[in-house]
Amino acid sequence: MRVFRYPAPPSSAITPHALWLSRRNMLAAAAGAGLTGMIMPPRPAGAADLAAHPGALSGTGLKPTPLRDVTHYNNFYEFGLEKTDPAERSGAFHPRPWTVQVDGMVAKPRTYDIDALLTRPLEERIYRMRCVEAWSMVIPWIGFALRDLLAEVEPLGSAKYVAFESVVRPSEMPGQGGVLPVLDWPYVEGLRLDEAMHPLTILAVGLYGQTLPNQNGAPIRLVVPWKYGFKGIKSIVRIRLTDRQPRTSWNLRASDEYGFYANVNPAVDHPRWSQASERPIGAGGGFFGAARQPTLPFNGYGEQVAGLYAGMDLRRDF
Ligand SMILES: Nc1nc2c(c(=O)[nH]1)N[C@H]1C(S)=C(S)[C@@H](COP(=O)(O)O)O[C@H]1N2
Ligand SMILES: [Mo]
Repeated sequence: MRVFRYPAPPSSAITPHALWLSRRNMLAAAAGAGLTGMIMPPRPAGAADLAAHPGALSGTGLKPTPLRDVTHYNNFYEFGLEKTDPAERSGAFHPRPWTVQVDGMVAKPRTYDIDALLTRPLEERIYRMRCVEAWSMVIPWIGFALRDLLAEVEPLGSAKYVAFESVVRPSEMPGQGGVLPVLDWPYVEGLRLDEAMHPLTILAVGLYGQTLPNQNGAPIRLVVPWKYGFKGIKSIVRIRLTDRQPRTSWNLRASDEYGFYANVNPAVDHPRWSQASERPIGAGGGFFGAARQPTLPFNGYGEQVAGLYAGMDLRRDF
């Protein structure tokens, strides 16, 4: 049985995204405990070149979070609620064979095999990632623009949104068979079509020049760098074009806390904590050691994306 300590109102056991820490995490952090090593699967086709030129898109000046932190401090509730669960409990997960079905309001619905997707040109994108829990990382993703995939299926004029769905596989994902009903499965997410078509929006199939580890959403996950991390749905099996705003997992869980848009916004606090600043993970001492830094509007991508929301009230449409 898990004991949740700080700040731990009893409901935190089923109210995730709170700034609680379990006793286990605190002990592990205090002891600087080394977690089990991870054997990286082979590189995706096409990624080798990028590994040779890590600076490809790094004119950003961003310093990537150490690989160890990127792969051992995760949110992936299908494997459990603890930050260490995804790394420790995803060993039985097999991201092969795998297909991604792309359908709905499109002229040419298609089902893609993951290995075919990996043969397309891949690029490195070094992005900030800001979790709604007020911690952040910088992650060098490998992937391709979602809009390139969407163009292939030819969205109909009536399509207004894109709905995403994660895999359901309780036999390999211990969090899906868990007793705490935190989220309903599958995990679902959504974007407005123009957000999905924005060139910053990618499907990631790797990080740090390697195939995506299970705990980061193998074999393919969404990355939308100006939004809170929970929009970046992992282990995607279906992408559906629709004319209705899709249901999203965290909004279904607590609509007053997690909006559909979920744009990073330091001026709009979460009902239970401030969003004005964030704790960079791995920047000298992990969760406890790092100093806070200010959170940027749209996570620093405002110049590119603010226009998508012209005329909207971002306090109401959070
Ligand atoms: N299917 C699924 N996708 C998910 C989650 C999840 O629990 N299940 N967690 C989200 C949250 S809250 C965050 S912050 C990011 C974390 O991604 P990372 O572990 O690769 O850093 O994944 C998001 N995608
Ligand atoms: Mo998150």
